[in-house]
Amino acid sequence: MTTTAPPLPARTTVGIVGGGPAGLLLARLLHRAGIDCAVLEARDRAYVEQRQRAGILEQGTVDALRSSGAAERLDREGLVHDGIELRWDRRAHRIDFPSLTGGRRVWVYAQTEVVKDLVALQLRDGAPLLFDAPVSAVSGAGTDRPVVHYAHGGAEHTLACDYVVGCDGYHGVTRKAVPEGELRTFERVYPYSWFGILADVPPSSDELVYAHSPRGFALLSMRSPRVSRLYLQVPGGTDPADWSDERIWDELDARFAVDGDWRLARGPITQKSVLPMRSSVTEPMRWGRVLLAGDAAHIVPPTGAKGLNLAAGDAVVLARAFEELARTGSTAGLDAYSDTCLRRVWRAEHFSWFMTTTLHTAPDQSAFDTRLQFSQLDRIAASPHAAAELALNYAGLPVG
Ligand code: FAS
Ligand code: PHB
Repeated sequence: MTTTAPPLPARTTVGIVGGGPAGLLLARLLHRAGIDCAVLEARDRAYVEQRQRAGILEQGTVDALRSSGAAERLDREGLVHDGIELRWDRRAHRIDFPSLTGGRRVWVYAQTEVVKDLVALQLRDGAPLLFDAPVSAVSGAGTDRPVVHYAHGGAEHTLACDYVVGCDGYHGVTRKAVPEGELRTFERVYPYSWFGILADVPPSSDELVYAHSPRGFALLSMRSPRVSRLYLQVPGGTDPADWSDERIWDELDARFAVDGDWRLARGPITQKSVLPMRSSVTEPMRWGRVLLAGDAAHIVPPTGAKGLNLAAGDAVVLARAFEELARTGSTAGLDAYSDTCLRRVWRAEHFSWFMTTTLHTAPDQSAFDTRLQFSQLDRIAASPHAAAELALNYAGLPVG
């Protein structure tokens, strides 16, 4: 084994495993509070910054980025959206957020851009952020000095911490630091996936369009006034290579079909990927000195645009708890962290399940099931109370 100087200090207050939105925002908030931390990210910077994922930021996430000094480009380039459109049975209905939620709205600003902004700030003036540093294990979760074991530069290293936060996503290792049987995971796997594309064509709608159709769900989103982001429901295991650009556009045309003269503009498709759909929650989100945040603790189907925003909410609650500990010595915030976050997580799980099962056509769906979906969508169009419940959940409930 080569012996090289460890790339990080031998110890820190908060060891953060994973440099996605949860880990990076937590590090940024801790740095602003003067709390020592370090981020270990398995992949390289380029990979992390180009990974196509979420596109919608809730008010709470935007507030957290602004308060941590990470929203300058977001405020310059982000697209503010006051509503979404639902389509079903060739009909369309717009949900207006500000009038139904007392002024809340959402921002279209891709997760890739949030990550780029946070990485740049972290490298410029934040706590250590180490790329190409896969964590193999976290030990000592039940002690007051948990240890992160990681590799970097061909050597193995350790980082002793007061606390370790697993921000390492659904396939991360931090959950394994907790003794068998101490965590409980609740899961639902959906019988379909999302086929996502990026296309160099201006979006054919100013706002997002969520479409139910007997052929399956479709979503029109965007990344900028010149780049469209679209998704269509496909069977699990679909291979993007089996779909030509023409077949994709034809299928999207059929699913967005609506009375009137609306047309879907086409353009060159620059990225294709298939994303499985699942719901998952691991409880509790804290065990001893190890805490879980973001996808390491919970996964939602992307229909409700909650994943990234839940991760941000966890980071905000956790940063507040660590600030309280540093300022007063009280662990009350840390002790309440899991319960505080799980209330919001389960609300988002239900909303994401609701949006998914109301708008997707399951493989074994009956005509009766479809009529129930139409009844629900008709109710949202007819009742401001039903519309407000959707708008409040979509635009984001207050954090913490
Ligand atoms: P992330 O998964 O983003 O980050 C975890 C990080 O930990 C990664 O960078 C990983 O490399 C690192 N890591 C893992 N194991 C490690 C180890 N052992 N050591 C060190 N580092 C390690 N949400 C939406 O709202 N809308 C969407 O459209 C949407 N699309 C998605 C598409 C895909 C393919 C996926 C997987 C998710 C999507 N999501 C979407 C959800 C997504 O945005 C997540 O909610 C968000 O990335 C959560 O952020 P993190 O919790 O930071 O986890
Ligand atoms: C996206 O733009 O990637 C996006 C938007 C809304 C969703 C899911 C994904 O519900």
